[in-house]
Amino acid sequence: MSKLKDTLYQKILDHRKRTTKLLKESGDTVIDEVKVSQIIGGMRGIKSLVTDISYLDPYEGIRYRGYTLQEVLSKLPKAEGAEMPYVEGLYYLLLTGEMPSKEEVEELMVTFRNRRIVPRYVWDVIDSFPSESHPMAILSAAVMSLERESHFNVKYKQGLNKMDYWDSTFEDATNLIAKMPLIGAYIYNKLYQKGKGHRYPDPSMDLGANFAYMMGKDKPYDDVSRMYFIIHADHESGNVSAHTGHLVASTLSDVYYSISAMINGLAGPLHGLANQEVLRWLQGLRNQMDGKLPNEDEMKQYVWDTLNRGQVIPGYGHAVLRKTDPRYTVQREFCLKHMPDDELFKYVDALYKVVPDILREQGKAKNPWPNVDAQSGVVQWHYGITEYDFYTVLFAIGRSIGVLSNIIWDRALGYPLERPKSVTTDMLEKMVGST
Ligand code: NMX
Ligand code: MLT
Repeated sequence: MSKLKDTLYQKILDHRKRTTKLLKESGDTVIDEVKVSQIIGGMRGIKSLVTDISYLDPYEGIRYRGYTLQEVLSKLPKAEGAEMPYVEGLYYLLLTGEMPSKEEVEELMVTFRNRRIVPRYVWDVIDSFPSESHPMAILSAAVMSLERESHFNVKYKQGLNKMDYWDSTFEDATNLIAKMPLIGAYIYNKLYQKGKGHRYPDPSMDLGANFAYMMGKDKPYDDVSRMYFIIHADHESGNVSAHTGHLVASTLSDVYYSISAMINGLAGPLHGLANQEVLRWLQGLRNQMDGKLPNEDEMKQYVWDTLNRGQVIPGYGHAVLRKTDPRYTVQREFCLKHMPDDELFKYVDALYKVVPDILREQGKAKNPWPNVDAQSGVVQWHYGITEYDFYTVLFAIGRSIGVLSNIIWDRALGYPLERPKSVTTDMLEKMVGST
């Protein structure tokens, strides 16, 4: 057994006792109440899921296993000369709650290296898509096509004990994380770098550096990739992509079905696709201004015009956050260090000065502050990834690490099939006494 799997197993044994005790001794304790506005309003804020991988505080932002993003980025081991930590180390942290040593990360790097071969039929699936297809649709299909590789399914058919579900799920999850960057880079190269062909990974490199290498990008794009995958990995369990992954996995569908579903949820403009929408929207402003940086009044006008058309300002607002997203701040700091004079970065910075006040004045959005997507496309654009349809694929590669970690723990703790109850409008009206 690898060090990671061994540590994880010990943690699982300890944790099972806590979950069993909670259920046995406090199963009927009321934690939350449900209002009509929440039933009609997307279940916002109802405490009805449990995860120990990450927690989202509305004012502080995300913590992974209790660590803020700044702590994660400074404490996880890094490659020689790298600014951002190994992505492999994040998987170790999310699964076990422990900061790995460099040796533990190196062992995991070997594990990933041994598992990253992508079967030929996956390339065939990707190649068979028409070139106008959205990269998220291709990614979803490519991941789903891997379903036949599932160890969990084989074991399940052989008659697997429920207590052992987590083990083959861990094997499937680790296999998939190892392959995701290759699949993502292959999709990019197929769609946007036709003449160049696809570069296969360099065995000496870590996951982030290899992704940069396969994308044909020089330093510091290796750090961009590491930063990107790490900050997008998890956002507690209620967001659409994480929740979809969990929901599908709760039927004991394997991780390939679950992550494909996660990708489909992430592909909507109110969720992960907002990062490409930000770029599309900014390009609209740039075109309107013939490339010159708008002054404050022109910027305000563009924002109001968008709102008055009944559209949202992409990259702003959030269902939980009530402050600037720390993932926005991490990327902003990277931009200030590496690309302070970038034209689009200046647009994004200028927007930060006007959008929150306008959203407050309009009085609809509960959170007027920027979220992760307001900054992420600008960084990619600067390093030559200008095909913004691709940005959500990068989000998905990162998010799969958190969602897969959650699915392994779901199985380890025996969480059941998810099945909330719905009511009819008639019933709601009767319950509130309005008929
Ligand atoms: N621009 C304009 N209106 C907004 C915005 C915004 N950025 N954010 C919220 N609103 C509106 C929202 O559409 C709703 O309007 P209505 O009453 O007409 O239905 C009203 O404000 C109340 O919405 P909230 O309760 O503040 O937000 P909710 O929790 O429903 O939605 C988002 C959260 C993220 C879907 C929403 O803020 C939004 O659409 N933002 C823009 C898209 C975006 O950036 N999404 C990415 C989120 C992060 N991610 O990566 O997933
Ligand atoms: C996410 O990263 O999933 C988004 O910020 C959306 C959310 O948390 O609801």
